[in-house]
Amino acid sequence: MSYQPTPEDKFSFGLWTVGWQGRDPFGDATRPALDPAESVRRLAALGAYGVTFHDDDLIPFAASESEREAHVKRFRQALDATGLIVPMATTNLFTHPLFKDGAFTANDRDVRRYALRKTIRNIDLAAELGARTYVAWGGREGAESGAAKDVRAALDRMKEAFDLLASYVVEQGYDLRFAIEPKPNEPRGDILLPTVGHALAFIERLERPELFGVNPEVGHEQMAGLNFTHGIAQAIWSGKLFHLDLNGQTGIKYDQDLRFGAGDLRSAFWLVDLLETAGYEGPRHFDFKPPRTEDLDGVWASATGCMRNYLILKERAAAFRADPAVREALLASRLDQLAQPTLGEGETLAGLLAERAVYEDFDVDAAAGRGMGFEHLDQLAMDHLLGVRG
Ligand code: 3MF
Ligand code: MG
Ligand code: MG
Repeated sequence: MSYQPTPEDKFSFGLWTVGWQGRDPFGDATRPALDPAESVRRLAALGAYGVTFHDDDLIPFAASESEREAHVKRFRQALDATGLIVPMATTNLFTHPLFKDGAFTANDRDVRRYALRKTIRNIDLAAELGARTYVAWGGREGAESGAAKDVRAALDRMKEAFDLLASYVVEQGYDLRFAIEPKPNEPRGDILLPTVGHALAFIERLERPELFGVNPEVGHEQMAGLNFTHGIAQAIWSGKLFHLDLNGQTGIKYDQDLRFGAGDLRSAFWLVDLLETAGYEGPRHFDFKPPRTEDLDGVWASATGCMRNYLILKERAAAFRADPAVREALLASRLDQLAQPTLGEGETLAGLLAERAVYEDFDVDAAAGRGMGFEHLDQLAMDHLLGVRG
């Protein structure tokens, strides 16, 4: 197996990922700026199918109208030449000092109004370039201290912004849905909509919830100590997994943005297993940062590694599912029972209450004494993941 990606694998990358110059809070850039058209060509050559961008990744913040047109034209030419598509676009509402207290939830009303205009401008471009998903990461929507943000009022303003953006998209007739990207902290001390669960609950309060889903990121949930695969499973269960950001993270610390597969490898295995078996058909989008130790060759090696690790894990997860010993172990662990409704077909709660075998005559000691067999099952997964089985 060559693990050579093809466009059918639906791998996509943000311009800001390979284009990250390595500037961090403690150090200057270690790499030169990358021309977006060059990134498009390199990503296509590596086997990706899509590229995504923030408005400012493509068009510098202060660009004039004619400069804007020239940047878009160059990008479009590179897309046309390579066949790469733009599945998703997003707004940078966090880099400029203007957004230091947030964008849609900034205390300053004029900043909020500006943020709406900036977003709508890029939604127009996203639609023009054929994007189907518009991601919203609330990078600076948050606070460092208690009285600084009235969270209930801020959520009102967040809802107001998303309701307005959704009605704009509907009025324009764009085939575009929004995906909210949760993150618990960094760069703010605390960010609003910190986890997948918070975002899913918020979406149900919007005027057009059907236009909103989530864009969970591996590292963001793991920064909060949460099980990313469980979050993804709930998003799929809710019909809300519109997009996702794949990367690597080792535990509760700053957002490491390691290449996919680095960091918590076991979690990555279960994630790929889930995505590949649960019918997720969206992009496999990487939001990572090639470490600042790397030169440009290292950047492309890192991007290649993201896709390669996904394909290796896909193969390993498929081998795990196909292994007869695993099927047997799954039955021994009664996963088939979990898939059965708790009440039988046609059975009522009254029937359950009347049945002595369910409660009065139930052998609780026998049930309590049954082993679940999970360790054997998990070791089979480890053996497949480590490549010593099948
Ligand atoms: C920050 C992120 C963001 C978002 C991006 C796209 C800069 O931790 O993950 O990347 O993914 O804004 O929506
Ligand atoms: Mg992200
Ligand atoms: Mg991130």
